[in-house]
Amino acid sequence: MALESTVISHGLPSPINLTTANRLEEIVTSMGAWAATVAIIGGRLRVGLSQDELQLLATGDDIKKVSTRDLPIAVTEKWDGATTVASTSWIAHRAEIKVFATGGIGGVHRGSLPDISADLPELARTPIVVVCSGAKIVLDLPATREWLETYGVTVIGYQCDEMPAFYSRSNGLPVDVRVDSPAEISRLFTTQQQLKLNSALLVCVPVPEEFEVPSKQLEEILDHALAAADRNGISGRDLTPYLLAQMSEHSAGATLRANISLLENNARTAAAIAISMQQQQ
Ligand code: PSU
Ligand code: MN
Repeated sequence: MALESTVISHGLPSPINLTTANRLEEIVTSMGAWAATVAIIGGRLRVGLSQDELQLLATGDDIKKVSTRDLPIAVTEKWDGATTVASTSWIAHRAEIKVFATGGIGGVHRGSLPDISADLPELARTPIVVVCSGAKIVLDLPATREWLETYGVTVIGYQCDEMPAFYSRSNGLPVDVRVDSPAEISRLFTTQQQLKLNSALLVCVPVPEEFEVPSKQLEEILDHALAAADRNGISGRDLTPYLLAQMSEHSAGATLRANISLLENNARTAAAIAISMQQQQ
């Protein structure tokens, strides 16, 4: 199964980013699955990285954030780059990987200019199981949910009935189906492939209860982060990393702890799904 690398280079602060990257691979490996972190190293698309390469992504000062649109540039200009959900899905699918774990997907941003993460269209055209904790709370979540519906991405609640909202376990938005075991997800994916549907199955797993950030606190820090981004004119690819960093700073690390906990939990769930797929073959 695949893991993304933008979360390492641009989503988490150093040095916890490298510890987390190692920990995610460890969790998957200890369960008996294979974890391949995806990135661009020296312009090459890589599926599975050495310790030195993980360290480069975690500490390098010129690691680009590479989405799908950046792939031709990254390869031609021999970048070192971290891949987002969009580009990781694209690369993993071409490496015949069927399961991919991340924290929260990108989506429709708040505000008047339509800023829609490339994660969404990539999910609509890539047949892969993406395990996440919903879309990041900084986004317009109802609009993101509508987008997934319009473009035919099946949203699965893993042991939950609502689409989780990253640091929160629920937000009132429905999933298309609830499932309670990895085997059921594996069966849904097999059916999806038999039907020759090309979209992703989005498996949403709520953040573990003990790390959920209370919604009152979340609202305050979110308002603060959104206002700071607006005041400082942050936009484009810098917006998501900026908002995440602001929120961590103003919650005394509570959002960071939630982020790490859900990343670990999602890697664990994805590994269980990958193992179940292998057994059903
Ligand atoms: N989830 C996290 N931290 C992150 C991201 C997701 O817990 O840093 C990254 C993912 O790589 C996702 C990207 O694809 O943020 C979305 O960025 P944008 O909104 O610019 O498309
Ligand atoms: Mn954007």
